[in-house]
Parts: sequence; structure tokens; C-alpha cells
Amino acid sequence: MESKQNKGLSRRAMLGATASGAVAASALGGRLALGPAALGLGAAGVATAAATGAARAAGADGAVAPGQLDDYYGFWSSGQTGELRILGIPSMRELLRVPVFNRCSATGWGHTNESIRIHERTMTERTRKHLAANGRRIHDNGDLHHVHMSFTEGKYDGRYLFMNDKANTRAARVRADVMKCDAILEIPNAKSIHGLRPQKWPRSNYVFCNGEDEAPLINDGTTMDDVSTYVNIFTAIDADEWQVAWQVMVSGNLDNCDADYEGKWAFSTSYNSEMGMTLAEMTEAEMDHVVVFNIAEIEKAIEAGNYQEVNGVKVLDGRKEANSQLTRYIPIANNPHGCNMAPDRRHLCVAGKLSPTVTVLDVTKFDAIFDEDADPRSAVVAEPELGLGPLHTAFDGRGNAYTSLFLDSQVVKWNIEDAIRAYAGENVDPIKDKIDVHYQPGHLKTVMGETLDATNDWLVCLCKFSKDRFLNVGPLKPENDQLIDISGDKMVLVHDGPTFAEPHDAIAVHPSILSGIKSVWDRDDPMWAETRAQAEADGVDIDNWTEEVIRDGNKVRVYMSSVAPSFSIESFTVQEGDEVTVIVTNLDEIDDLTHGFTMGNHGVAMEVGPQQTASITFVAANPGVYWYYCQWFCHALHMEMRGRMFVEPKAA
Ligand code: RUQ
Ligand code: CUA
Ligand code: CA
Repeated sequence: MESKQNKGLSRRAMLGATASGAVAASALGGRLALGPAALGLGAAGVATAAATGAARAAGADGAVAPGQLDDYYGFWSSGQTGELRILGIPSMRELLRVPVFNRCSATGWGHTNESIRIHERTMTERTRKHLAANGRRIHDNGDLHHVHMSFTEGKYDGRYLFMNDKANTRAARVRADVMKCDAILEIPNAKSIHGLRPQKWPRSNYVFCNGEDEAPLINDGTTMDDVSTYVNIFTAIDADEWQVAWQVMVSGNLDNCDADYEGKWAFSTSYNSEMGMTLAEMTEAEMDHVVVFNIAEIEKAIEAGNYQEVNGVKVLDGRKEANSQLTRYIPIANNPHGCNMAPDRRHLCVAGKLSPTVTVLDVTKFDAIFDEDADPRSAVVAEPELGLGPLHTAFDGRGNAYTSLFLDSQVVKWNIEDAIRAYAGENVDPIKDKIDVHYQPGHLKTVMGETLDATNDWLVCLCKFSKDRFLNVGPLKPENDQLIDISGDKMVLVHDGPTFAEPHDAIAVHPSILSGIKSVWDRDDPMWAETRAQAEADGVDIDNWTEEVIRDGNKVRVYMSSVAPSFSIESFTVQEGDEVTVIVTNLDEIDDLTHGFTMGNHGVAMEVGPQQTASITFVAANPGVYWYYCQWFCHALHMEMRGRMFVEPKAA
């Protein structure tokens, strides 16, 4: 493994060592130690820690000096781009893109065998058939709205990030130790996964997924426009196995969801209680609803076998007319949207969208609404009128809520307890402040505001339109993710952040929670376990310098290593029409020393990080000479890191 390839020359090696030294030093400098999690603060205690913003590395304007690290990781969705993005907060610098549902030219995600296996593992037969009919193996697109981290006891635990794909009815998991997707699940029976949230307590055993679009449960063409056969499906994914645990049929559709801090409930908004198929029908009723899912009752029903099995999944009937103990339907004004559980462990805030109100539900009253003749609205404890088009709500550690007003292009700060007192008849105004944002905000997020570690530091507001805020780049304009300082009484807008299509949601996480992030892969990482098994079957040791070309009928496996600035194989020969798999192991152990493998004129490229193995397969259809090269700048002699593939013409 020790190689001649002039390790001593590597400038990157020195830079790498310096950089990691700097990280360690700044960690010791107190930033990590000051996190609310490190201080063991719950929602109540956080106010003292972060209210002043004293622990911030950044200035009051959110500026982070060159070479300084951000105070928080931001995890951004990207909508129809289909990837996860990592930004620094408060600088809003984009740090990384993690391809998930999209294909990626840089990393080879969606091209490598390792990533295609992740896509294919839980693909339904229908999708397999559809893709094959269209000459493909995986979908190229996704619509990633919501990203959330795994929880243990109401706090982020740094294990995983979970996210939805509305476009192709999937959910994915990203490992937070390497920031790579390790599991994708196509969810049968449901249509269009929109809202997605992990269970918060006792840990994220489940990830809850909302199906937004109605369709016949047995969707085989035997019934089409008979809407009475349509259902919507709520899905709980087993987060460890990344398989469907169970599903519940509901009345109406499902939009956004959340879960409580006791592990008893999940809840989802429904804008289409009407089961309407047109805009007029979907907005017809004065009241829609929130569905409350009773987790213990659902688990009991599964245990008792009270389900039907559809496409290999256990499906329960939680529709209104089934009159079960699985669900309750709480009437909420016209087309509600956001569904946000406050860190006070008690209050669920449901945004009105077409109604200027946010409805506050006390989840400790949910047991009572499961009584036969209880009024489900008895769980409503406040309904402040906030402004036009309330979409989503975020929280700080002082009992305040921040709601985006889409139509007003504002964020409104209001106090939950004051709203409850006002609802009870006291003369208090729950609204504390309003600020203009630019323009039409959707989601907004405070730092760890969806956990018991809610802080009073920053608010990120994801605006759908930027209009005149940036240089005109043509008809397609960026979104505008704005950073707002919420440490004082008044909200202060400090930064405009243009982003490409189309972040819906974001979370911010303290670095102390992500201390397990690796800079170099473990050689025995499960990501390439199947590739390793093939190598072992071929008698090839991929942990050491490898130069092996294995022929297996018309399949050829080329095993090579990379150490800057060389591949172990300078040329290899295959026959016209061979199916070629190139397996590259990067033996460099240096922080940030990523290589790549690109086969010229073959549409083949992949990332190979330090100590990573990656593989890619293609057919060598045309005879001739082809250069392969490393596309990741790795060394002064990076350009020279190349080799030739000879494709010999088929014997006539
Ligand atoms: S919900 S439209 Cu996040 Cu506002 Cu997807
Ligand atoms: Cu290796 Cu560039
Ligand atoms: Ca409606």
C-alpha cells in the first residue's frame, strides 16, 4: 500500500494537516462546548444560553470571516433538483451538495454500481417495468421537499437525515457520518410523498410519510374516475430497516406532518378533506382537518392482525367511516398547510393558508378526543389571526413562534402563551413583531427549533420569489433564502441568500451533534460491500495496490488503485461489445484527497474519496483508443493522472 507515487510531494497533504489542526483548535476554542446540547439544556434552559447570541462566532450581521467556521450546519432540501444541500449558518455559504434522487455528473451518483444498488433495492415491480420499457434503470429526478434529522429523546442525534421525494413517491436516508445516501425506499400504495417527519420520542424508530394524491388502493386500471374508490395513505417507515412498517388509509388527503415529544401521536394536515379533483372542489368546504394518528392503537391493530396486506405492506383502515381508535379528525379552517410541533412539548401549530389563522392544538388533550362523544375541537387552545397566507411555523427557546405569511410576504413573531390567553378571553395581543421578507415565504426554520434544543439565534426564511433582489439572470430566477437575527425583541434581516431550484425546507444543527463526521472512509464501509464480495470471489485484494483485469465471458472487471497522481493501471484492453466494470480503490488516506474516474466519450464518471472503493459499468461498444482520467483535482500532476482503454474490434 505504501507507494512510490511521491507522497512526500503532496502539497495537499500539508494543507490537509493544517486544516484539520485548525478544526481541532477551534473546537477547543469553546464553540462546541457552548452548544445547548452540551450544556444539557431543554427548551426552558436554552433562553439563557443563546438569547444574547454571545456564543456566536459570527458578527451581529452574520458575517463569518475567511477561514472561520460557521456556528451551525444547515441542511437544505432542493425541491425538483432532488438533492440535499449543506450550508453554513450564518454565512449561508454552500458547503456541499449530496445527490439523492438526482443523477450527479461530479460524483457519479446514479451511475455507479453502488448508488444504482441503493436505488434498485426497494424498487417496486411496476417501477422496474416502467423504467425498463423506457430503457432506464433508475429515475433521474426527484422532488425533495423536506429534510429532517433523526432524533433521540426529542433532540437531534446526528445519525441520519431523512427526506421525501414527492415526484416518485419515495423516501431516502442519508448517513450523517459520510453525508451519502445509503437507502432509498419506494413506498407502495401511497402516491406522492409530501410531508415527512421522524418520530421524536423515544427515538426515530419511525419516519412518517404523507401521501398527498388520491388513487385507487388497487391501482390496476379496473377503476379510474370513480372517486369513491380513491384513498390516501399515511406510511410509517422503519427507520433502521428502511422498510415500510405499516400504512393507514385516511379520509381526505395528507399534506404536512409532525410528531409529538412523547411518542404517542403523529399528525397530518389535509387540505382536501373534500376528496375533490378540481381546484373548486378542493377549496369548497369551510373546514378541512388535521388527522391525529394514535401510534399505540395502530401498533395494537397490527399486532392483532386487523390489516389487509396490499403489495406486501400492512394497511390499516383509519378512515372516518371505519370509526376506529386509530385516528381522529380535528376540523381546521380551509386548506391548512404547515404542521409544526413546538419545543414546549405541548403545542401543535397548524397554519391556515386560506385562513389568516394558526390553530394551536394542545396534544395533552388528544387522549380525551379519542373518547366516543368528545368534540375533537376541544383540543384547540388558541387560534390567533396573524396575517394572510400563513404557511409554516418555527419556534425559539422562549415560547415564541414565527409564522411565514405567503401572501403578505412577512414573518410574524407571536407568543404561544399569549395566544392561548387571548383565546381564553384575556385582552392580550400575541403578535410581537412583523418583518418584511422578499418575497412569498414558504418554510422558515430556527436553529434546532423543531427539537428540545430550540435556540434564540437565527431564523432562515425560504422565500419562493426573489424578483428584483439580485442581478437579473433571465426568466428563471433564484429563490431567496433570507437570514434573520431573532436574538433580540425585534427581528433583523441580515442576509439575502440566492439558491437554485427549489429549496422548500431547511434545518440547522449544532456541530457538536455532528462530531462523528468522517474525513476519510473506513475501508470496510458497507457502501461497497457487494463490490468487495465480487472482488473476493475474483481473488482480488482491493485493500492493497491492485492491477487486475478479470475476464468472465464477455464481462470484464478492471480492478485498479489510485494514489496521487497515478492509477495503478496505465492501460487495459477489452473487446468490442464487452461489458466493462471498472473498480477503483483510492488508497490515499489524506484528508480531502479525492480522486475520480472518468472514461472519455462513454458518459462514465465517478468520485472516489480517500479510502473509498467505487465501481461503474458500461459497454465498450466501439473499437478504438479511449483515455480515462481523474476528474478531481488531486495533485500538481493531476492532469497526468490518466490511462488508456484499448477496445479491440470484434474478430470478423
Ligand atoms: S410544504 S409545498 Cu414543505 Cu410548504 Cu412542500
Ligand atoms: Cu487524482 Cu486528480
Ligand atoms: Ca379543502
